[in-house]
Amino acid sequence: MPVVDNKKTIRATSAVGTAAVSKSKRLRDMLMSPDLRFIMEAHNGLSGKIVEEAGFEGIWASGLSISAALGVRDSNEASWTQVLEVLEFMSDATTIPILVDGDTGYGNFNNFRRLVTKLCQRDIAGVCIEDKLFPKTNSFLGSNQPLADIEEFCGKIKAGKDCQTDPNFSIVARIEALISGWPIEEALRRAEAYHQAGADAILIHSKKKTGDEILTFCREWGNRCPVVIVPTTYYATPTERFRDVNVSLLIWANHNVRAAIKAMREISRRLYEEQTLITLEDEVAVLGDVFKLAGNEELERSEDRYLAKPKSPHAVLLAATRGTALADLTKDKPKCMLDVRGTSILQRQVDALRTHGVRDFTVVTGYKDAAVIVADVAKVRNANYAETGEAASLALAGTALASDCIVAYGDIVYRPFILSMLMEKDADIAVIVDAAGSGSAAAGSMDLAACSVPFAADYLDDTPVTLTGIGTGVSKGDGRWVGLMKLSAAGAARVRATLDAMAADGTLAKASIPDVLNRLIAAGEKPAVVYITGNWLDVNDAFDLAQARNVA
Ligand code: SPV
Ligand code: MG
Repeated sequence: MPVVDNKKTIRATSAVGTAAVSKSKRLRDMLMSPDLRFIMEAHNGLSGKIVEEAGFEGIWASGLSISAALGVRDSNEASWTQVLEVLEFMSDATTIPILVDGDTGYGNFNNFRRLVTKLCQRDIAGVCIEDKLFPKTNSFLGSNQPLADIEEFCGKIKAGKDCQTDPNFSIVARIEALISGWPIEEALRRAEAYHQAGADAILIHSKKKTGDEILTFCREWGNRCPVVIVPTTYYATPTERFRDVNVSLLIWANHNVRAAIKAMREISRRLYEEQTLITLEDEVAVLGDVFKLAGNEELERSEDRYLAKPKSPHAVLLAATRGTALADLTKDKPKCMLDVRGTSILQRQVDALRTHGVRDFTVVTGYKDAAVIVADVAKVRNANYAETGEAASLALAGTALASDCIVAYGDIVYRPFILSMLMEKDADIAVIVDAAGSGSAAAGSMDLAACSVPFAADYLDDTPVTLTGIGTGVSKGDGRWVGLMKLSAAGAARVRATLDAMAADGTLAKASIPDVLNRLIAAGEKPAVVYITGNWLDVNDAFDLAQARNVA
């Protein structure tokens, strides 16, 4: 028998620069290396990552462990495509080579060819097939399991080698003769046949308690091609002994799934019994570890790089006043909580804002604060609501006024398209002005708005319009501010600074929002105007409410 010492002629690639070397080449180099190398079992993406993290150079995708993790038996109950799915996750999750436990090849030479093709496509480095019959039985179960016909198994190896699309893909032929009670001679006969058929390595398996028969086999084999071993039952034999007989690759075949079973069983049992995490929290991986293993840091960096930051503005809704003109209707609740067709005015506004992407709400309450009930909004109370105006309420909005936000009166009802128009306006401060309804926009009105350009009904007219003044001081108005305003982060900062200045000079308490806008305008601000014509109303008296109930 010719003796070729492959390991003497081909040196392993150094660890330096392995990233540039394909996974299959790295596994092949491990097999051909003169040193004993180690790979470790994994059964999914997570355990694969942990194997790599520990420093192993390669992964054993164990059939037993993958089956166990899927909750099935190691009897080809998981189909080969289901195993392939798991392998794809493992391969994507790791950068080290994977040697797959291909059982018997899932059928004859033809089924094995297809498996090899698919493994190559998924960047799997190699496959190990065993000379038993499909469906396989785990080697540690029963005895005298029937072996495959040598010729048939050689044909399978040849077919696999002939169809691999990656030249460095390795096929390891696993000999089950010793497991099935055959003498070493039979194992050697098969090893030679599989080597001649083109196997890149042979795996000699044993279920003895000591490694003696493996050591004898290796001495007899004499390095005709690389040898792989799985010391699951003969674990007590010192590793050094295998090094001495030139074993190429040692597989720790199932120890991650066994470790996981023990740990999961223990944690489940104790939590079931103790019903508290107090004594257990330190015994499990911290959540941050889970995110780290999943690679969340990379996702965060990529989100910064690739994801358009969705603008998710806040809304500050000013809802402190009772609405005394509504008399008894507001005896128990502020006017923003009056019902319009089964939904409060405030809830309607919150719903409309939500459909426009607003996620955070701050409602400044005052009168009958407890009656302001809207789900998932933050409430801030203006305790001095009776003596103060809306500017003081706005000043209580806190951080909500520190980023993009919508500021709105809590008692307005409007068609949602008005919000779309406001949201689309690219300005630091933008206000909605109703150019219709001149009656309510008469001189002396608090919301009367003077604009740089009057409203033009021409659809194509998109002349920029700015607010030049607002409130009782305006003699000739162009419309009425409806109580809806949008602020960019910069606009919000300027409003905040103005409120602070007003607080400092004592004018804040009695000020209205128009007062704040006028102060900004006086300082050079040019709030953008978005004209509308009707389609909204505010609820000041019973007549308004009746109208709201008609239109909303
Ligand atoms: C596996 O890990 O599935 C193996 C090795 O085939 S063993 O279970 O030791 O046979
Ligand atoms: Mg197996």
